[in-house]
Amino acid sequence: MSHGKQFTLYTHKGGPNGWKVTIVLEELGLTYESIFLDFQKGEHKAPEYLKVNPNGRIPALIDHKNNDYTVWESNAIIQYLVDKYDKDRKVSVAPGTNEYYTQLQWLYFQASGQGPYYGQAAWFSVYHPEKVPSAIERYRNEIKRVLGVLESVLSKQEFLVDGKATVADFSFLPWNEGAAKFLLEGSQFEEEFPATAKWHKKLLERPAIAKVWEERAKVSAH
Ligand SMILES: N[C@@H](CCC(=O)N[C@@H](CS)C(=O)NCC(=O)O)C(=O)O
Repeated sequence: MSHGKQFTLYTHKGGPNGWKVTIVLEELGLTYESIFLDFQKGEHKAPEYLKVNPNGRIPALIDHKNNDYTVWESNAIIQYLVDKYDKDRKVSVAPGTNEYYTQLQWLYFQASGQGPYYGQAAWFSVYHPEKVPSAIERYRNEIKRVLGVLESVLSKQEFLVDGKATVADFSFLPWNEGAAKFLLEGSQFEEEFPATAKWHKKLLERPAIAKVWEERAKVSAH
């Protein structure tokens, strides 16, 4: 066991996919040690780490109370955590129910529809060596499309699944924060997607999430 903590989380100071998992660990009151990999040094591609996650990306989680069971892909990690450790269904819904598949639907949509498109928007806006305006425009439009999907649902209901805050809602937070702050222009998020912006803000007020956000601000300042 890692310093007496149940889990080891391999993550990154700025990586949205890692913070999604931290939120769920905190919401469930589980104990964990975060290991922040240094992408500049290529720690996520080092042979030692590839034994943990052959995909060479973060996050990856080791459960020391389950024979060091290791799982990667953020939403698979989240699903593992709630299926195994949220028996009271504090932030998830029961396996086998219709709502369970609705929860899964949003988690898949987040992983396939939000993450990759927002990630490409960040890549072409910040890291790509050439400026390619048509690529930036394409991925910004995709962000707006995804936010439009969320808005169409959240303008009619408070949360995505079963009338309560679940991991499905949490999974969208880190990338939407990135969109609101860096990827869209000015106050586009609040003005064009008011129900989504309200939902986002309300989720950030949850004590566990506020704690994670504080930690996130602290580590990314270093
Ligand atoms: N679908 C994966 C995406 C993982 C991912 O792209 N992680 C980023 C950080 S948020 C990463 O490790 N990037 C480093 C790289 O691509 O080399 C998940 O949800 O876990």
